[in-house]
Amino acid sequence: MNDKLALPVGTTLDRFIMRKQEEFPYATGELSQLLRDIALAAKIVNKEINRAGLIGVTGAFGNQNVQGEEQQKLDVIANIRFIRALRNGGEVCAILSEEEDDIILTGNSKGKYIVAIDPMDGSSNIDVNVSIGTIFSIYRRISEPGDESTEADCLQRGTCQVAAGYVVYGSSTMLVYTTGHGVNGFTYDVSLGEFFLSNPNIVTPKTGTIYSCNEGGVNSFPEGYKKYLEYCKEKSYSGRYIGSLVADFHRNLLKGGVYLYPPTAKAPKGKLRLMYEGNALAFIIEQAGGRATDGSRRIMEIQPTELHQRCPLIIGSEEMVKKVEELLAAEKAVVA
Ligand code: AHM
Ligand code: MG
Repeated sequence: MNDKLALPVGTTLDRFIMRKQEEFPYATGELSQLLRDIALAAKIVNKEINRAGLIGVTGAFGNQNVQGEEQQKLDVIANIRFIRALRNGGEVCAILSEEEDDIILTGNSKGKYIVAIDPMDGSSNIDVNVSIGTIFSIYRRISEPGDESTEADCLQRGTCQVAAGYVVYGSSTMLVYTTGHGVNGFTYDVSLGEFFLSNPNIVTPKTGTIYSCNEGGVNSFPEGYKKYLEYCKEKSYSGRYIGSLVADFHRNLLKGGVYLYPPTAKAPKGKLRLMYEGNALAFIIEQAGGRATDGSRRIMEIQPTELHQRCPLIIGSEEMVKKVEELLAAEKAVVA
């Protein structure tokens, strides 16, 4: 890594973002401001999560989102907080949210950026005090600033992301992000109200011994996945599944491992969403030296055709992901 890019542990997120911007002579500061807006909304959401049991915002909201999933109160609150922060910031012309049916036009038609966001991932875990998260992707718009943003602005491949990140609200709250120059993690100090650099230049292990998968659906998994799960057991790997993608991903990123969400009978195209979950985490894992695929295609190269598109997801340490791909390919060859 370029020495100039290395900043010491303990650097605040704001200073880190500012120093990175100084290294790009033509940067206008808008992306930096946008990242700061996201961090601010994350602090607000963090506060609400920590007090959730006391202020009565656990439990279901009584509505279903566009994908027919029951919305939790915190899904709705987090969605409002992030949209408000992005709208007020002024850099974003359109937002895609897992919680909204359609594209949200922010009214900032001159804004250069599009944000895709899962404001509250793993929300079924809220009521039981298990880690949950926010996932975001940032794209540069294709249409001219000043014009109304279009669907083409919003349906860009993951390879077009200019930044992506997640916040994990866990035993401590962390923000991890990339702008395509490595991955850095920041831990939130509640008493100071600041994110501090705690995990500079994260590199994920090439291989690991953790696999994360909801094996309850195994009977309907394609054969190649079943073979991989058998392989994990032969190798005595550790099964670790929180059921909160951000938390499972974060652990595997740091320790080495693979997360799998195959197609199932219930979710034939997989459960996870390309625009809100797959692309952002794929960008991060690749920047950290790992790999992400839907079984046959690199996640970031999939051309999205709809906002809420789902995809199977195999993501994590390079060698482990390659092993899954190898078994899936072998199975396909047998069927053919
Ligand atoms: P959500 O975005 O509605 O919370 O759904 C995504 C979550 C992931 O966090 C998690 O990995 C997965 O769904 C768990 O699904 P399952 O309960 O089928 O294992
Ligand atoms: Mg989610």
